[in-house]
Amino acid sequence: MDKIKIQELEVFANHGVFPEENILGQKFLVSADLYTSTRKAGRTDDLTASVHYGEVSALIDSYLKEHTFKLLESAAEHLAEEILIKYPTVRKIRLEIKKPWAPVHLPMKTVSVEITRARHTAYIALGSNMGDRKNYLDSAVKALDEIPGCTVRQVSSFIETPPYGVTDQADFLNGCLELETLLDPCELLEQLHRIEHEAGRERIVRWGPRTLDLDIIFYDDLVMEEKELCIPHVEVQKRKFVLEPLCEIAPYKRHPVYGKTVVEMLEAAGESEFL
Ligand code: A4P
Ligand code: MG
Repeated sequence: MDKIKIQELEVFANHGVFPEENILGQKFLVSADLYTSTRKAGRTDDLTASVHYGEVSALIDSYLKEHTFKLLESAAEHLAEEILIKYPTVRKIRLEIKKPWAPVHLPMKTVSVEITRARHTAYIALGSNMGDRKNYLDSAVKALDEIPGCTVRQVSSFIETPPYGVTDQADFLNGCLELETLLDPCELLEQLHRIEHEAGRERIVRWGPRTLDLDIIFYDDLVMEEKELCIPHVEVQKRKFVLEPLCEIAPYKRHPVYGKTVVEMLEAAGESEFL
């Protein structure tokens, strides 16, 4: 992808672990690679089709002066998020903050922290089979959209489905949504748990009745198998109650392990003995 590069922007600010640093201040050098398509601006010679590097530089300068962080890590993390939120056409950012006068009392040219942060696309499955099911799903969509750095891009229709797994329980209302997010997978799971909890979800029986269930189906093309989090969601390929609504919003999204599209998985699930 194309890049717009800002190199070694000098900012006098007050970040540091020592109280003297917070009072006296010192020099920081900030470099940023903004990953964005410059094609349209290149063709039209129109600044509004691009990212204004003067504006971004001014944002870096004012942000680092108006906030005080102990750690370079924290300054970089918050600043990268601020730039990605303010500039939706920046898909990814590499940000480096150098501290040439760091008080380490040893000869050293500079110390720095460099991070790369990007927008991600996650598909979330929603389900409810207790109380006002539609209201629980609508509220979850709203709650996800309100998380800083998260935008709901598409929502499927909600469909009525018979219970899968534990079958002696009420029918579900299921749906799927596409979320653009700056959160990493574990942070996203934490947010899903918070929203489930706020909807009064109690974890009593696995696969049992619930006011709200939110599962991460895909996160970009990531494959991870941790104890607390498996992505893609296990058995997605067998679950019509996930695949049917997902097919409305992402029919050609491909499972990163099995290589099948959502349409293909839905067709195969229809033929199997499962739901
Ligand atoms: N976890 C691991 N991977 C993920 C992931 N990709 N997304 C862990 C979300 N969570 C993930 O989930 C248990 C733990 O799974 C989480 O704490 C997380 O660390 P849970 O929501 O507490 O429990 P659960 O939902 O009862 O279990 P599970 O295995 O997630 O079940 P499912 O797959 O969510 O299925 N029938 C119909 N028609 N419609 C439904 O929506 N849902 C279920 C639950 C059963 N039958 C259904 C439906
Ligand atoms: Mg679940």
